[in-house]
Amino acid sequence: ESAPWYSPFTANTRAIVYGMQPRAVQGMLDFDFICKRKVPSVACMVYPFGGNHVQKFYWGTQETLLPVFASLKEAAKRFPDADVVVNFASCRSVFESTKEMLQYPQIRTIAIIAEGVPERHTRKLIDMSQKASVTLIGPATVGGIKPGCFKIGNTGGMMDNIASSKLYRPGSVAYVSKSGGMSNELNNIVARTTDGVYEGVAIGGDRYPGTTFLDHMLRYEADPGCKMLLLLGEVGGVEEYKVAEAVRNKKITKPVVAWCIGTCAGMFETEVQFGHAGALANSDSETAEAKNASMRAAGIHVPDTFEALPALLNQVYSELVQQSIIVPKPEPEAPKIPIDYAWAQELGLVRKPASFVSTICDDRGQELLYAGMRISDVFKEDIGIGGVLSLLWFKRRLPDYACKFIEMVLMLTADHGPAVSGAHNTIVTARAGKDLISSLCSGLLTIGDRFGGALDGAADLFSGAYDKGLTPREFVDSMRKQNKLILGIGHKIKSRTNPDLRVTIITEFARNNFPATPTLDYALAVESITTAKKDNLILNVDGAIGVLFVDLLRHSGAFSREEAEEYARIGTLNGLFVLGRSIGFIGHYLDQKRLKQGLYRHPWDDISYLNPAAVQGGMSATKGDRVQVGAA
Ligand code: Q5B
Repeated sequence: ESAPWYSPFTANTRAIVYGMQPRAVQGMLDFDFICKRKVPSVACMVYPFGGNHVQKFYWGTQETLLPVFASLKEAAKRFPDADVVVNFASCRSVFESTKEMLQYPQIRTIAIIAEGVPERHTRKLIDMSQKASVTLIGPATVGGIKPGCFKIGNTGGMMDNIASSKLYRPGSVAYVSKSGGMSNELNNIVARTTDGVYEGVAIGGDRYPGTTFLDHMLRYEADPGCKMLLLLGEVGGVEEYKVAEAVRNKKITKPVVAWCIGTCAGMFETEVQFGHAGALANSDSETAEAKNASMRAAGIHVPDTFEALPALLNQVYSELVQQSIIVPKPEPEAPKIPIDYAWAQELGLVRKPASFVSTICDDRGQELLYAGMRISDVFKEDIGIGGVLSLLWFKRRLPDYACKFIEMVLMLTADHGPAVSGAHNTIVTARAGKDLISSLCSGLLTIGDRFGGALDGAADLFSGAYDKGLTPREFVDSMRKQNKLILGIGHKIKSRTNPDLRVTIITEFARNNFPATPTLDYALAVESITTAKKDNLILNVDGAIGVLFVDLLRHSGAFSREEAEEYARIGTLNGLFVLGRSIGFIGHYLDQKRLKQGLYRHPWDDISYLNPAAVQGGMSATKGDRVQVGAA
């Protein structure tokens, strides 16, 4: 059932929003919700870019989805009950899009928000809309509002503003103005001086509005829900005279309160163009003063100043109440307004425990911060990768020698050939056709106590024994008794006679730059005992880095003793090997891909195949021999 001509907006009105305006749409839905509408006033949106899809919004505190169509045609077809379009198209495209809207008979009202629409376009649209009996609101307007029923786009401002002006329920006063901003002021004044707003429309500030003051005043006159009219005109144009004329010849009989703003224009020596395109008096008759006088003479209630408007409104309203034309309704409970979490947080209204805490890096501001240091300063001060690591791993700047040491560790551990376990796995994975990350991870997962992951263990064992006051000999003996290998000791190919130069380089650097190296000295004393047993039981690269990091943590002055112990305990030192060796693993991956190496299959002659029967029977098999299981 269609609404009467004077009532384009009801509690069932459904609208199509043209343009991607999620804030405006959410504002409309929030308004609907506090008005207790049954269905959202926005049926769908039209946005020509990005294809048909859905967008998420809130209906109260729940989430809901609204369809977005790429064409108005489809939107109109899918929502034949939608008879309002809120057109957010820009001033460049609004003419074409509004023309298209006017072709759909279901569309009865169009609000044009865009400013700066060429007057020749507006005049054509006005002509077309009048022929099609379509109500055009705008251009250059926020639109309008009908409490309890419908809100056009951003009209009324924020929800707390809407609530304080009681726009969630209808009153008896309908107004029309040009300006959206002044409409907010009227909402406020009307709410304070009467039983509230019945409907309000801002027709827009252009010289040629799609509908005029009189168009809306005549609607209000016909609408039985509206008991009293309010007009806020402004300097420029002659529309107020038409309203005065309608009052004079009784087309409008309901009480009208009116004021035309811009009375101060006479105080200027030159012509004044106010904010709106149409707000310029082109003749004496277009001045605010002349229009106020004419309206007063026609029997309209016109105050002496704008400041006197609220009192006059209250006076006229009170008379209507006395005459029982207006019967004030009991005030409903003020609705609870859902408020966006982000906004509530900004206002300091809510707090919530964070799901996780981060203390090393902050990307929220304009500039990325590493442990509080601006990324631009990281480069300005040229702190290098050692400096960056010290910020992100230890949350502090370390002395230059410490940063240099970290960088040397990364360089020393970057690679040790394709034969080591991790590189081997990376290569096999790359040759199985896997991607960089899988191949890298395959290599990294090999790192552990035996290969490359002995740094933390070595740091713990050597520093623990040193702290307990064990002599190197007592330490070695105690480890042997427990049948435990000393982490950081031993190497597959390096030995006393084939020393690991990486260890030599790093220990020399530490001796020359660290304040003290007691843990290194202790580990080297252990090495002299283990190498006496076997030539390859040297302090290996893992062990050397591990004990040197203990010395750095303990003697650089940058860490407390507790921090030093915690860093060794939580796996920091193995992290150095992981980071350094990732460089090499990635190198091996790229190398294999460049060489286009095929799938790797381990050769049979490199595997000793022993079947269980042969093993039990003491039979031996040679590499590559085929042993027949169960053969006679
Ligand atoms: N024995 C490294 O073993 C290796 C002993 C020991 C007391 C020990 C072995 C070991 C501790 C873990 C460690 C880091 C597996 C190594 C690295 C990075 C790398 C790698 C690369 C790179 C070598 C022979 C005899 C036996 C053992 C005794 C051995 N280790 N005793 N403490 N630590 N070390 N890992 O040569 O009486 O004959 O039964 O596990 O620090 O991963 O380049 O390759 O940059 O990539 O296979 O440098 O030392 O010796 O196991 O056959 O033992 O020595 O008890 O005694 P081997 P095994 P016995 S650096």
